[in-house]
Amino acid sequence: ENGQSTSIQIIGVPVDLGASRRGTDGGVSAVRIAGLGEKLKKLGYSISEEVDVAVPSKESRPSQMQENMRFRSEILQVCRDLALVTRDALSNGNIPMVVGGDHSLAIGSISGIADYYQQQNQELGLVWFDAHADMNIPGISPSGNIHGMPLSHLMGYGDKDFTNILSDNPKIKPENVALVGVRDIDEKERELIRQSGVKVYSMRDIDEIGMSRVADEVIEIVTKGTVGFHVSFDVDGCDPEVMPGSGTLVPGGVTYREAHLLLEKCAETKLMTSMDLVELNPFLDKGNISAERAVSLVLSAFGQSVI
Ligand code: 5AB
Ligand code: MN
Ligand code: MN
Ligand code: MN
Repeated sequence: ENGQSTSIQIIGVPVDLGASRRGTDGGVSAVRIAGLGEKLKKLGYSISEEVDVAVPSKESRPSQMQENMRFRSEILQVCRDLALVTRDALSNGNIPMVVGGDHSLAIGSISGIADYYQQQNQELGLVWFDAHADMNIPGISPSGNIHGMPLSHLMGYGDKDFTNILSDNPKIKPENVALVGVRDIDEKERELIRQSGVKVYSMRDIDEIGMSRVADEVIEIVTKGTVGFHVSFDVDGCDPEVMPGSGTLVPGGVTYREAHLLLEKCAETKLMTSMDLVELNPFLDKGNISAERAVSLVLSAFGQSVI
């Protein structure tokens, strides 16, 4: 079952506890100001009432590091709450469109979505668009920042409270994951990536075979034996010239057109179950250009085409 719905629920998660740089909590309003809801409506979708997940501010909490996870208990609560919201959205026939917020929230958003399908004995595919692999676990993370750890936890590595949200089993199988745009990996993280067997399309692959072929291969991986796929879109996967409004910029990234092409091809499959848009930081942006471009990219993922 995954006849793509025509109804979307936008879910705001103003979290910046998972990153060192302040300000990704503002990404939610930046995206709303850029008109995400209205533009999806114009595309023909119905937009059910937007919801927000409550997130405590940094200033309201003592900065605590627990087992090399900064703000562990706060982020765990946010992810547990968010998992219930994304799972309910699917139950109600809505496509979850999760707007962040830093990338730690993906543990929650994707746990809820994967659990919804696992209850029907189906597996979820996952496209991870990012400059980073986000495959650190507490034992190896150089920063203790949870936004560098979501993908590993979704595959069952790391802190058990995070891997076991909603159910005691891994939410995503490594063979159903493809990373795209990767160009910055930590040393020990690289070992875990290799062990896990997830497929990584680095910038080199995009340069050598082009985004068109990369997108085809990615779609093959994430649709094979799955009900469909989620797209977790970290704006820092794009080149910093395209997306200046993010906190962990890495030069040499995906161009605006390449990102559009990937998402246009995702849309054509009609198998995209859901999406995250994360790591926008309006306080580092030029005007609101990064959010405006990000909204345009999301529209491509939902089927907007030139003609
Ligand atoms: B993002 C780093 N690998 O773990 C770490 O932006 C950076 O969600 C993580 O991809 C970047 O702290 C996390 C050095
Ligand atoms: Mn990320
Ligand atoms: Mn990143
Ligand atoms: Mn980042």
